[in-house]
Amino acid sequence: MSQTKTAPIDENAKIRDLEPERKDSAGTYLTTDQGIRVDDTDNSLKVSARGPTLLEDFHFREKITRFDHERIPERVVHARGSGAHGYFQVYASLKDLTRARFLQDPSVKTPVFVRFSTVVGSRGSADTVRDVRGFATKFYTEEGNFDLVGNNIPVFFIQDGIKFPDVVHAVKPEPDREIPQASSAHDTFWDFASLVPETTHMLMWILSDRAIPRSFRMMEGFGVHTFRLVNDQGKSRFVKFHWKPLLGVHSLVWDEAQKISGKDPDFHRRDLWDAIEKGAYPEYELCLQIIEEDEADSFDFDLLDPTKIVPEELVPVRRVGKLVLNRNPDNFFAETEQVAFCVQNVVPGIDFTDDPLMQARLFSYLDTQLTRLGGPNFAQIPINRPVARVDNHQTDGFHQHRIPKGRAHYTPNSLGGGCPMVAGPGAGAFTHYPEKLAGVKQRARSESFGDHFSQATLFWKSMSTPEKEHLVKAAVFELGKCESRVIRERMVERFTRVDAAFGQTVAAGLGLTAPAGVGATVKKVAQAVAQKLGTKRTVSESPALSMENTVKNSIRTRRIAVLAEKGVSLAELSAVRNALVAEGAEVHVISSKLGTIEAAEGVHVEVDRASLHVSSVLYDAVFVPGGAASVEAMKKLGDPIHFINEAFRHNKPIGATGEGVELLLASSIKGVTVASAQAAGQTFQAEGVVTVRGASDLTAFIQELVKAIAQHRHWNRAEKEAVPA
Ligand code: HDD
Repeated sequence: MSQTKTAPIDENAKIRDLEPERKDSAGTYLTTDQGIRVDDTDNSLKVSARGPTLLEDFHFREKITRFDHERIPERVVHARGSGAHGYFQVYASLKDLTRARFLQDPSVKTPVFVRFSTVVGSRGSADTVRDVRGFATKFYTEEGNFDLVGNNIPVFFIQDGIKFPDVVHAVKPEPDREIPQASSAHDTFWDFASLVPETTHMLMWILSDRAIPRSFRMMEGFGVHTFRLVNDQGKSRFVKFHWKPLLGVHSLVWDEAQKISGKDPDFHRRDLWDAIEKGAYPEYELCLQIIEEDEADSFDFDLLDPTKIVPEELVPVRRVGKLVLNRNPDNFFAETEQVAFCVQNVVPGIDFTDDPLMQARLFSYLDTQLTRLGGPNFAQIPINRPVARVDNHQTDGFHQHRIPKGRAHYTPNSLGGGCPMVAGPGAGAFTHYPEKLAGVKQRARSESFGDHFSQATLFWKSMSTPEKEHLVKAAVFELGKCESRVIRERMVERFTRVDAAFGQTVAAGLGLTAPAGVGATVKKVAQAVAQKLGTKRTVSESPALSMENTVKNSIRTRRIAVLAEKGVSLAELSAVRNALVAEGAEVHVISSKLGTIEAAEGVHVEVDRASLHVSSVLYDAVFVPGGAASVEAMKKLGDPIHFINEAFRHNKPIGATGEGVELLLASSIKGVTVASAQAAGQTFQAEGVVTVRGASDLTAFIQELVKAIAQHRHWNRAEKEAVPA
C-alpha cells in the first residue's frame, strides 16, 4: 500500500468569523438558504431545453418548498390586522402607584409595537366591517415585556372565558357554508346573542358607530379588565387602562363603510401606513382610572365583571403618558404577523385580578402561539424578543435560535456557579400580589354579575339623537339579515328591556311589535344585584360615552377631494388647497383623467386621482372650485354629481366657490338653494355646506370650511335620505 501524502497545512490560518455574513439585509447576490450563490432562478435544470426537470436541482426544490410553506395559521380571532412601531413616554412619575419602571421615568421612551385588528374576518378580509377593533400594545420595557391586549370597546360579550369558543363560533362564518365573511349579521351570531343576556351591553357598543371607526388613529383603546397597580410598598390599587387618540374619536357611516369594503378593502391599513410615512404620527394618551381597594365595592356593579365600565363621571380618567407610532414595519410577515401578544406578559408593578374572563385569557394567548408560531420558542422571534435580558433553563423545542452555553441547565446548580439565580423584589423580581383568597370550589357565576341591562341602558341614554338613530339602523340591518324570525323577536324583546323606545323603533324597522311590560323584570334584577352589593355609586347618563363630545378642533390628516376639469379657477383652487394643506389636511385634485388639466388662467394643474380610481367614500370632505368651463363640464358627468350627492348623504362637509356652487345646485343635495340667494362675497353654511360666490377674498370662506371639516360629520342634515347615492 502506498502511503498518502498530505498537503502542508497553514498553521496560522484563521477560523472564519461566522457573524459578519449573518445579516438580515438584502445582499448583492441571490443565494440558496445555505448561502450558495445561484446562477439562474428562471429556468429549472433539465435534460435538454424541452426535457424533464431534474431532481438534482436543489435550488428549484428549495424555492418551491419554501413557497409551499410560506403561510402560518392565521390567528383564530383578530386575523386581520396592521401594526406599527413607536414609543411610550410617561408624563410624570407614577411611583406612588406602581413599581413599573417604565411608568416612573419621564425621560425614558419605551419602545412599543402596536397591532390593530378586526376580530371576526380572515386575514384577507376588508377593514371597514362592523366589528370590534383590537388595540394591542407590546411595551418592550427594561424589566421585560408588558402586553396590553385591548379593544376599542371597553366591555366584552361574555363574563367567563369558558364561553369564548361559543361566542367566536357563533360570530364566525357559519360552519356548513362558511358564510358570511367578517360579519356578525347572520343567524348564528344573533341566535347566541339572543340566548345570552350578558352580551347585551357589548351589543349596544357593537351596533354603535364605535364599531365602524374612521381610522385606527381615531379610536379609543381599553384594557377592558380591571387590573392592579402595585407600588414599592406593596400597596395595590385597581386600575382601568384607556387609550385616548389625540385626533378624537370619529366614525364612518354604515353605508360608506360597506362601500369602502369594495373600493378599498385596505382602507384602515393604508390610512395607518400613509399617515406614518407622511410623518403624521398617530398619537394616543394613556389614561388611568384608579380605584382604591376600599372603593372597589362602592359601585352598582362588580369591578371584576368585564361587561361593565367604570363611568368616567364616577372615576375620572387621568392622562399619564403618550404613545406615538412613528415607524412602519419593515416586513409585514416578520413583524405584524409574527407578533405574539400574551395577556400574561406583565412587569413588576402591574398585576391581574380574578375577573374570570381575564383568567381564561391568561391561559389562551400563550397556548395559541404554540400552534400559530410552531413551538415554544416564539419569544425569540425578533418582534417578540424582550429588550430585557432573558436567562433561564427553558431550552430546546422547535426553532431554538439561541445557543445556550454550559452544562447546568437546571436549578439549583453549582456547576454553572448557581446561575441564573432567582431574584428578590429588591433585584426587580416579579412577585404576585398576595391577594387573600378563600372559598368553595364550584362552577358558578357570582350573583353580583347578574345585572345585564343597567349599563346597556346607560349607554343608550348617553347617545346623541343621531347616534341613537345609527344604533337602531344597525340593529335593523343586522337582524334583518337573519333568516329566523324567532331570533329577531328574541332580540327585539331584549332591546325593549334596554329601553322601550329603542326596542319599539327596532321592532318597527323589522315589521314586528315590541312586547310590553318587560322593563319591570329588568328593574327587579338590577335592584336585587344592587342590594346584594349593598349600594351604591351610579350615574344615569355618561356624556363621555358619546362620540358627539369628542375632540373636533383639527382637520389634520383629513382627506379632501377637489373636483375639477379643464377651465378650473386656479386662483380658487390654490387658495383653498394651500390653506387646507397648511392646516394639515391631505388634498387631492380629482378629474376625469389622470395627467394635468389646463386651468382658466392657462396654467396646468396636476391631477392627483382620476374619478375612475376613487370615490367620495374615500374622502372626508369635498371642495368644488369655480371656473365656468370646469363646472359646465362636470355638470354633464355622472361622477362629480354622484360624488357630491354621496358626500352629502354621508354627512360630509362640502365647499364650493364661484361657479362651483352651480355644481351643487345641479346635484340632488338639499339646502343649497338658499345659497343662490346669497349676495356676492357672502359665505353661507347650511349643515356643513359652505359656499361663496364672487368673493375676491376667500379668507372667511376658508375659515368656515375648516370649521366644517373639523366637525368631521354633519349628522343633522335634513332630507339626506332623499338624496340618491
Ligand atoms: Fe383575545 C387575540 C383582545 C378576550 C383569546 N384578543 C386577541 C387580540 C386582541 C384581543 C386585540 C389580537 C392580538 C394581536 O394583534 O395579535 N381578547 C381581547 C380582548 C378581550 C379578549 C380585549 C376581552 C376583554 N381573547 C379573549 C378571551 C379569549 C381570547 C376570553 C380566550 C379565552 N384572543 C384570544 C386568542 C388570540 C386573541 C385565541 C388569537 C390570536 C392570539 O390570541 O394571539 O388567544
